[in-house]
Amino acid sequence: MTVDHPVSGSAVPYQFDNHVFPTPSTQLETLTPSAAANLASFQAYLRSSKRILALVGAGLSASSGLPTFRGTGGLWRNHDAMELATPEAFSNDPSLVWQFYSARRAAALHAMPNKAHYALAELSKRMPDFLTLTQNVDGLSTRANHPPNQLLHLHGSLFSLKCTSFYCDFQEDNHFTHPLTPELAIASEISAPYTHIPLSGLPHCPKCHTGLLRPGVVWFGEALPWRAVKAADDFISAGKVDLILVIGTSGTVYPAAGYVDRIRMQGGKVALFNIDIDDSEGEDDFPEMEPERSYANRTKWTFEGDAAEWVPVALEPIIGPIEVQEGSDGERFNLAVGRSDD
Ligand code: BJW
Repeated sequence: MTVDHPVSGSAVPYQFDNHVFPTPSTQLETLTPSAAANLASFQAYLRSSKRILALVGAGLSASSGLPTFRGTGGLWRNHDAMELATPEAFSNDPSLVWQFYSARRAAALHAMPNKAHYALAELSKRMPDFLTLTQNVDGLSTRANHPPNQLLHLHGSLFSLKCTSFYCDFQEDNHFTHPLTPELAIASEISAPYTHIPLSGLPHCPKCHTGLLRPGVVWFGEALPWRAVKAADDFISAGKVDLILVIGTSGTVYPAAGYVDRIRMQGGKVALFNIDIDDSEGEDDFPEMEPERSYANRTKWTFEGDAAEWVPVALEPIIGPIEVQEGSDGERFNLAVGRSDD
């Protein structure tokens, strides 16, 4: 089967009904004294941390132009994205669900990793005991050269395909061809009226030649990939995790969201990076009189704003500056030289 380069294929830019535009980076240029103290305290703890976990969600890729699930971005042709991400929806209307995923594949192929993807990849290269659990299926962390052994895909990938036949075990990863069938090309065009595609026009299994293929993502009610769950459990039980970075996730979907409480219960501290931090999470447990680099009495830090801006800044003492440049083939690279251990 053909495997095209992610950005060289015929991917058509696709936008959801209420797509979210990247947030301009204004907040970091004018840090208030209390925000600067918050950052300094976090960075002091980061430097002292030996074992770090990150739990990331759709907000990590929002600045890359991919919509989140909940809130303003979560509608596709007036369908709630959550209602399409179920085995029942696929079984009731595979044409609708395949068009949803085909559009998502096109959008992900067209999108570029942002600075936060590169920052997490860079932290992995510098810290062998840093592990990222991603709920994202868009492949952007991989395209930012995140070391694969330090990245666990909890919810699968848009670019994996599985046969739905009970009798067939076909599964293929890294399948970047778009569209998967000529009929699915229409799904990329938001202005085109919705057209039902008969089963014969949907992707079929190249192994058994009868089963319908489905995207290799984890839908509601389905088990997470056991290898990823086991690797996450092994990491957590191998020693205390000092810090969990919770980046661009609503923390509403389990078991993924449960990792945050597990780390808290072990005595680990939490850093939240989210464009919208609710009042209870936003409460600063940083005592007014504490020196800014102290973290002894803190259990969490919050960084409200675009993760693509905050994450590289927060991690800079370890990873150095992140500078992203586009290559001749359209892919992006982190040009940062990194920071020496001074
Ligand atoms: C920004 C930003 C910017 C925006 N910068 N931030 C315990 C209690 C209750 C229920 C359950 C439970 N355990 C299990 C369940 C059931 C269910 C569940 O959790 N339901 C809840 C809704 C209540 N869980 C499951 O069914 C899971 N399976 C399971 O438990 O199986 C058990 C089993 C065992 C053995 C055998 C069989 C079964 C499976 C869950 C699968 C979730 N799948 C999806 C779809 C994947 C495919 C696809 O992509 O289409 O995964 S749902 C969707 O939600 C997707 C996401 O990965 C996931 C999380 O969403 P995420 O990433 O947090 O996105 P949003 O949109 O919610 O949030 C974005 C955030 O970013 C927001 O906070 C924004 O503010 C922020 N933001 N711009 C920073 N620029």
